[in-house]
Amino acid sequence: MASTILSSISDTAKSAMGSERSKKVQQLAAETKDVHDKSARITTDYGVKQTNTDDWLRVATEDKTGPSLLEDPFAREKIHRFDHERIPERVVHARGSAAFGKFTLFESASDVTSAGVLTDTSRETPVFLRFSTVLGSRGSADTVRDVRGFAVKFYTDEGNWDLVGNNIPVFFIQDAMKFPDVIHAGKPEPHNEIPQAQSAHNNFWDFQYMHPEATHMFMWAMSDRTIPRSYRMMQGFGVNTFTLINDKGERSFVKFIFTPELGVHSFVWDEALKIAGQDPDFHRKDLWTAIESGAFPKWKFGIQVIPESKENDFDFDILDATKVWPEELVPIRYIGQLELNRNPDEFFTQTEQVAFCTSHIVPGIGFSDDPLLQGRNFSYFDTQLSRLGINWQELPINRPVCPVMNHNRDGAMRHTITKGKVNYWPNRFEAAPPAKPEEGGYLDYPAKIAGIKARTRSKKFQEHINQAELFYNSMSPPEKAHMTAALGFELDHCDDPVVYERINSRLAEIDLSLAQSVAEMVGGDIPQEQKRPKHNQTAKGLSQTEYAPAEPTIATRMVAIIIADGYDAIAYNGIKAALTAAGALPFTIGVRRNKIWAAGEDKNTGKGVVPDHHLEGMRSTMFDSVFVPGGAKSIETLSKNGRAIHWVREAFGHLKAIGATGEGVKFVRDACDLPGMSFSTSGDVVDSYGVVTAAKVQPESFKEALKMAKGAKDFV
Ligand code: HDE
Repeated sequence: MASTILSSISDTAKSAMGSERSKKVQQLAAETKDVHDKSARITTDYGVKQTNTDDWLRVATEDKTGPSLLEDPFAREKIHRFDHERIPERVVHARGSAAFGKFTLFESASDVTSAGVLTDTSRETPVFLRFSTVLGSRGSADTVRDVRGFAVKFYTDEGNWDLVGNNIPVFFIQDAMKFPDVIHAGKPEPHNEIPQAQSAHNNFWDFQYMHPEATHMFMWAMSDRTIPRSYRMMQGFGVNTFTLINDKGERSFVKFIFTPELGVHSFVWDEALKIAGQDPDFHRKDLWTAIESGAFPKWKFGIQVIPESKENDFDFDILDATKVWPEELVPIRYIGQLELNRNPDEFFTQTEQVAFCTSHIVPGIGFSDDPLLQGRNFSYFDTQLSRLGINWQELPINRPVCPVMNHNRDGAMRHTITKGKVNYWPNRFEAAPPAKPEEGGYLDYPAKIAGIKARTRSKKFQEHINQAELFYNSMSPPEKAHMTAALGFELDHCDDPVVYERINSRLAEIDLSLAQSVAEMVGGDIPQEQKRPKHNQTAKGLSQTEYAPAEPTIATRMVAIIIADGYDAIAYNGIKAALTAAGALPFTIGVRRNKIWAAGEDKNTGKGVVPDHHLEGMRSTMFDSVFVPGGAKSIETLSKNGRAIHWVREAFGHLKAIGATGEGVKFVRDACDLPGMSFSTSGDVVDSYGVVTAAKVQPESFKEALKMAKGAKDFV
């Protein structure tokens, strides 16, 4: 679909994209070759121009093909390079896609940090952001139920700052040493490598039960957050507790949050399931095409700050990554904006080779004793070795935009050539000395530490269910219904009764009615009592319904307009123009991809319309909305077409905005007229559950319904 979207994009938008040349993009340009350069000729890797890259050098006669010669350096180089193209995929977050952008501040946080990137409001810091799924391998589908990675590399003037986050604010475990266990349990099972990119299996849920600390996170994993509509419509969270240090040397604890301008939106599960097969690259394409079309995704950047003196004021440990800091207790202070505005030039050298490390921080930012973060600081640095080799920080995408100088040397594939007689410090030349603090040198915060060396966690780390209940209580009724259904789906895929029976009993610690509904569906004893007294509290910011954009918008929403010969050209052109003007992306879906003719159009003199796709090539799941213009003959054809009826019916089932005019009204009504459904009629506009139909084009009502697309979904 990407290519079709691109062809409909204006030239202005295309040039807007090309104009984004941050310091990082300029640095990369110096390393970039253009395969479309007309003067370019195929050479070997050692630069010799080649005349033939198709035939191995061999001993042959006119009528006999003889043996190939080992001496052919061109053939051997070509095959040898191909044989070694693959590198190990990331052990987690293997499937991802990324983009360049910029980070700007609208408010300085100099009261809490000295970091230039968080205090200098005149700066534009280049960023590279990689989104990912966690469990699936590189070739798995985008829309599976999974946590999404949200890893940001800030190329700051003081060095790279990597904020390696997720779209969920908490994690499954408290101590990094448990990471191999939680990932082994989630990944395909060891005996048969089934299932791919799914948490719906025995081992995943066995782990969840065995680790009560995972309860809060698995409730998030069962919410709509794990089936996002788009990477552009997800929040990002640093999850771990970091620290900020200001010019006075005062330290505070901090959590980092990104909130999308477009609001937080999700699929319904049935859509996500179908798209995983129909278009496994759905999220990847969505991000790519939005950026190519100039609809740059934006996030507000916020911090939650707790001064060091208040570290112990909470009934949870603020270093425990299985807990959120409720906004009522620690408000979010939004201070900046992140925008993505440029797609990578090459997937492998940029999206695949980018390497993030939680240990990469800059002056003014520090770690905390969060035991998950401490272990992550070892792991990320370590894993890059097996993926990329020791000199991975020299790869173009990973290089800082500020100067790098030190006495580290050598190792496989070293690129930098460092001139000079010494490679150690101190040296008699005083060459490359450490920086003084006033020169921007990193200062470690002199934290006081005392304790007993032991494999334990503090007392407050022992409570695991309060926030799981807080999260569930804070969901809207449709979100709760979705969670119940999600648990029903997942546990249905577990065939070991001990697994689902135990989870049913764990759910009874959170909410008895939830546990009962799930047990009813998946089997096992129905829990009869609330296993832990409920606190019945709610908190703000947890339900994604709270993140509707301030200004509702249909920008970048994809609308399928279905036509057959004899369609009403006035209605068709009217809705298309109205949608385009509002920034939406209309697509024409015909009964065929060859020209379709409007009512009354003369095939000899008319132009016809070449649809973007035909009804069998796409499905309603791939669009946010469906519109059916009138035209007696067109509707007569569509009414006899099972696929056309299915398009509308399925879109209705997925609670999407559906529009129609003229004869299209009856077609839509008939297609959606499910038992028990009724439509309220006022005038000639019928508007119910996001369905807008009218005798004449009513673009305004339709656009309103489309803006409310998620609102309509809330009726489930
Ligand atoms: Fe990761 N994680 N992780 N993780 N993680 C990796 O590093 C690890 C955790 C996250 O787009 C690996 O470069 C440990 C939390 C993202 O390249 C590895 C622990 C969060 C990405 C690793 C965690 C994340 C990774 C694999 C438990 C959210 C993809 C490849 C303490 C805040 C980054 C790599 C990208 C990748 C280890 C837990 C997010 C193995 C030990 C919590 C977004 O180093």
